[in-house]
Order: sequence, then structure tokens, then C-alpha cells
Amino acid sequence: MNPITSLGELIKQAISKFMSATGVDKNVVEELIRGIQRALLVSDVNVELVMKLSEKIRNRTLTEKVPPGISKKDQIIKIVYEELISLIGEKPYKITIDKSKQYVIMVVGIQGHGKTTTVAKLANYLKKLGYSVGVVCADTFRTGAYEQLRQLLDGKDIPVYGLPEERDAITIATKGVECLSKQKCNVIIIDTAGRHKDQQSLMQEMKMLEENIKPNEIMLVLDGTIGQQAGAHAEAFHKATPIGSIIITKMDTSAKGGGALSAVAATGAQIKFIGTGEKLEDIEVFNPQGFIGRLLGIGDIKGLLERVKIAELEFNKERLKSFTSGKFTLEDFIKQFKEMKKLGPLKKIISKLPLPGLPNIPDEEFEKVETQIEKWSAILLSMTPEERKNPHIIDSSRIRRIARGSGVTEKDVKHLLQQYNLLKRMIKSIKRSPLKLPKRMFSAELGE
Ligand SMILES: Nc1nc2c(ncn2[C@@H]2O[C@H](COP(=O)(O)OP(=O)(O)O)[C@@H](O)[C@H]2O)c(=O)[nH]1
Ligand SMILES: [Mg+2]
Repeated sequence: MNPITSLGELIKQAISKFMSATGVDKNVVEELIRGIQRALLVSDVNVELVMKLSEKIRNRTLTEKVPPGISKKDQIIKIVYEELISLIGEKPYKITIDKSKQYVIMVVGIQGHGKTTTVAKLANYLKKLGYSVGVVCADTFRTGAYEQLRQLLDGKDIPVYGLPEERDAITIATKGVECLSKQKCNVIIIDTAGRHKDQQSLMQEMKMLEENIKPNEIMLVLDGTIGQQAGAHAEAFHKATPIGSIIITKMDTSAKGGGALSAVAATGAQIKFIGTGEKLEDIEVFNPQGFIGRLLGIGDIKGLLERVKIAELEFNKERLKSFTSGKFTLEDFIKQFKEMKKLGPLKKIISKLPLPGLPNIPDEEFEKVETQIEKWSAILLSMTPEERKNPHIIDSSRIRRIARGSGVTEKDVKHLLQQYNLLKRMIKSIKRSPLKLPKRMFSAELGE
């Protein structure tokens, strides 16, 4: 099996094990943390970072109070997610380059990581957004570097500056910026060499370029597949020239880009774009949520959080216990509906529950249930605490009073009591499978 595919599996295993645990104690949390550590290490996140992250998750889990309305488990999953997100920034990058000023971007990175391709992609991307863009080839090491850039941008109406005979990168970059500036280019992107006689002279060249050109931004291009080395690469470049932003390439391959987390930690720079293929169009603004989801092997983190909640409904053994022991109160009954409602439209939730042979329920029925929940909540508010605990004491005169108090008809009140009794009887008869519960609940007659 591909070890990278197994990463997602590892984290899913850790999470589902956590979800199915009966309670949440220190051991259960520790086991979840270990599972996540394993998964992150497999995805090339640097060991030190993984340890720091675990410590934060552990601390928050032990000290933070659970806000009302969510369970401890919910809270822990959210903490894990939030801590990962906080490493790389909450929101997708928003381009704020001013169209009326000159803005010079210097792109650096190791040979083969995708610098030249990225320079072309970025130029094309910004041009489409209405910027006037020009690029400079200051890579004097790779033969045909200028030609490569020209070919990539062929027919795109983006000027490409190069001096194939010139050996000095600083001369080319200086002249390039001058020339493109005269052509009224607002954004000027400089491609640089990624290899030299040795690493030290490469870093020296980057430093000299930065001092002479004084770019507005230095972007580091990192190959998403390189894993653990990412942190060290980023650090080396950052020492020579302050890295302001990062682009992770080759995210279309099996790369999970876990190394990117280490690179961000080493530079404090923001990941702005990702490369998702070899073509000019294959560039996307970086989206932290999608990235963390991918890193965790879970495509869509919102979906995960939703699944966490649904899993909660399925696994809530405490509640199941009170169901089957007959302690299921009227309040529990309405709480159950309200909790499900929090997840979104009922229809969507039902479709996600693993219920084989669920009858096809028409939309009107769902709407009926939803308006009913509103009514029932109002009815509940008009009841005395005693009535809520022991609904069997509610006789016809009490029904009348409750109906008046909550602005519904007596029939509505009777209906609620009927549904509650029906469900209570049904619950008593369910001995084993909790999954039968919602199915029968919803196939029970609604309304009339
Ligand atoms: N699949 C994939 N390949 C990429 C991506 N970006 C660059 N490449 C490929 O990586 C190789 C090296 O790219 P190049 O731009 O020449 O790297 P440089 O040496 O850093 O300038 C080329 O074959 C590119 O087509 C990407 O996002 N996805
Ligand atoms: Mg290149």
C-alpha cells in the first residue's frame, strides 16, 4: 500500500477510535494525540513541531471548558483542527497588490522545485486579474532558462526579459526591472537560479540580488513532495533573504505537503499559492482548510466536523442508556430533535446516517417535522417542570392551559404527547441496534 494513502487512514482510525470510546478521559485523549502524531510524522511534519502541537492540544483539552451545546469530543476535534490551522493561517490568501504602484516579486528556491513554471503561472494569473505583468529570467545557471520561460508564456502578451549571454544575475535583474518598469509593468516577477557551484554561493547570489533589487516580496517555491527537508531548505533561504511568502508546488501528485508546515514554522511566512499541475493554469490560491483536510487525509474538514456530530448521535451511549431504561423524558425527546436540527436541514442529515432501507421521505414531511420542532419547543416552555418530567399527569384541562400558553392548538399538544409516548414505547423495545432508532422515528406517522 502506498504509505501516503495510509496517512489519511491513520488519522481516520485515530479519530474514529476516539469517537467510539465510551467516555473522554486522559487515556482516550492521549491515544488520539498519539494517532495524530503518527499521522503527521508520516506526512513529513517536523518532529519538534509535532511535539509542540501535541502539547498545545493536550493543554487546551485539559484546561478549556466545554462550551454549552457541544460535547467534549466535539471540542477536542475542533481543538485539533484549530491548532493545525493556526500553524498556517486561518484564511485563504487575498491578493492585495496595488495596481497603481510597481511591485517586484523575487522568486527563489532549489532547482527542480518548480520556480520557472511557477513564475509563469503567477504572471499569467495576475495578468488575468488585470495587473500589467512582466517577468525577468535571472537564472544564469540553467541553460535555456530564458527560453523555457518564453515558451511557457508564449502568446500571453506578457513581456519576458532576459540576456542569455550575460553571466551576472544581478546585472540581468537590475536591467530587467528597469526595462519592464519603462514598459509600465506594475508587477515584475524575477526568476532566479536554483543551483550554483555550491549552496553557499547560491545563497550569496540571492543575498546580493535582494540587496540590489530590493524586491517588495520574496517568494519561496517549495516542492510539496520533498517532505522533511522542506524546513531546512526554507531556513537556509530565509537566512540569506527574508522569505515573505511560500508557494507549494506539485500538490497534484501524491504529495501531502506536510513539509510545508515545517517551512512555515521555519520562516513565519504565509503560504499564498499552490501548484497543482504542469500547465500554466494549474495554480490556486492557498486555502488552509482544504490543505489541512488534505494533510489529514480528509478532503473536506467541514464534512468531518459534521460527521463528528453525526457520529456523536450514533455513539452517544449515555443517551441510549437513558432511552432503553425508560428514563427518556419529554425534554430529551425535543432535545434530540433540536440537536439534529443544529446539523442543518433534516433531509441532509438523514441522508448521511447509515440507515439501510430508509423509505424515501418527501420534502414536505421534513418541513412538517421542522415546523413541528418549533411548535414543540414552545409547548415545552409552557409546561411546568413537573409536567415535563411526568407528562402522564397532563389531563385535558392542563392540555388546554398549555395550548393557550404556547399559542398552539390543543390538538398540537396532544400530538406531541402521542409522538413522545410512541417513541418511548419504541425505544423500550429496541434492545440492540441504536441505528434503527431514527428510521422508525421518521417512518412514524407525522402530523395528523
Ligand atoms: N505535477 C506538477 N509538476 C510541476 C509543478 N510545478 C512544476 N512542475 C514540474 O517540475 C519540473 C521542474 O520545474 P521548473 O519550473 O523547471 O523548476 P525550477 O528548476 O525550480 O525552475 C518541471 O517538469 C515542471 O513541469 C506542479 O505544480 N505540478
Ligand atoms: Mg528554473
